[in-house]
Amino acid sequence: MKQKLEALKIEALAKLQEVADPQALNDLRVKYLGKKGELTEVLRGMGGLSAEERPVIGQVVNDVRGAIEEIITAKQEAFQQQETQNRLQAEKVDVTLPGRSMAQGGIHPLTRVVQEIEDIFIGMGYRVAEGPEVETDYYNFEALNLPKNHPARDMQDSFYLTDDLLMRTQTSPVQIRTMQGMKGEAPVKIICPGKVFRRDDDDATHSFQFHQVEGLVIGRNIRMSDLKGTLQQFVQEMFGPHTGIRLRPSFFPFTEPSVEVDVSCFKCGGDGCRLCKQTGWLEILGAGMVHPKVLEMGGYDPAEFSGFAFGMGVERIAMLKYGIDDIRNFYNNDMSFVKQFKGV
Ligand code: 2NL
Repeated sequence: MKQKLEALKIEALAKLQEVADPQALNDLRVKYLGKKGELTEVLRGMGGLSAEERPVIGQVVNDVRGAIEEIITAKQEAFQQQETQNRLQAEKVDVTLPGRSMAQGGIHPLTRVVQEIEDIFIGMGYRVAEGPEVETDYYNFEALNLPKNHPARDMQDSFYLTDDLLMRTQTSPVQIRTMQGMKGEAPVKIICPGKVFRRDDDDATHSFQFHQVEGLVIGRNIRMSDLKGTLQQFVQEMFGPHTGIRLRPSFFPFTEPSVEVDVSCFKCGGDGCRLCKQTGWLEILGAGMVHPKVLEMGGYDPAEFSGFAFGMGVERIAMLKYGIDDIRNFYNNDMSFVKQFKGV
């Protein structure tokens, strides 16, 4: 039995010495030391031994077990170390490599101009109102004194979705909705920024989709002079303290009287340059006193209330302010264009 044990020891140590991976090591551990292992098998045979032999063989069994356990533990540690080494190698980081710099975003010039306009009017006590881009014929035309077959409807060739639904051609419908929502209460002081749509062929100064900011004030005794003072204040904040305005007569179906508003050229100060085409003036918005019919449709009695309104194209203002000569620059996501406005 002793010989059998010695042979088992030699065989086990030889095999364990050659073991190549943790799985094989575990298999051998089970083979020799496991519940059904070979050493256990030998132990089972000890029942037939004499009282003298039993402690002797018991000692040998313990020696063999000890020797096998020792080499298994040593091997396990070796495998563990190897694995740690492999991990360290695989996860090696070169701390001397230069870092990757983060690309910093910027605010799109159109967004920036809208925010500037909003800030100026918020400073004058206005609220910002927004509304749907898909409108009904009623809100987009009818309520703005443009009844069906009105010739001015041709002026704004629009995108119709159904007989009654279209992409809004201006943000005025938001103002009509706001007026109706106020149920005759005054004052109304709002600006309405947003996307508007017109059927137009795109070129350097036209786009089928562009941005507008409209403003509306309704109250008692609101006069043309209030409009003029408001716009004067606006252009000074927008284009600089030396900017002046001039009003020229114009026509819009929703205002009476209507005016076209020019600002003194902020580039040459009114002397005449390429930007203002030597006139000293730049046209930037349309405005007027709210037409009595529009007041009425918004729920205000024109005998008691009056108001003024104005509308401006955001692209046009941004183009003048930043010297941009092609409106398509705003929409085609050319990074070298957009990047120029990071710090403006
Ligand atoms: C322009 C001219 C304008 C308005 C818009 C308006 C709105 C209501 C009532 C009366 Cl609810 N008027 N809006 C008035 C005059 C001119 O826009 O050239 N926009 C780019």
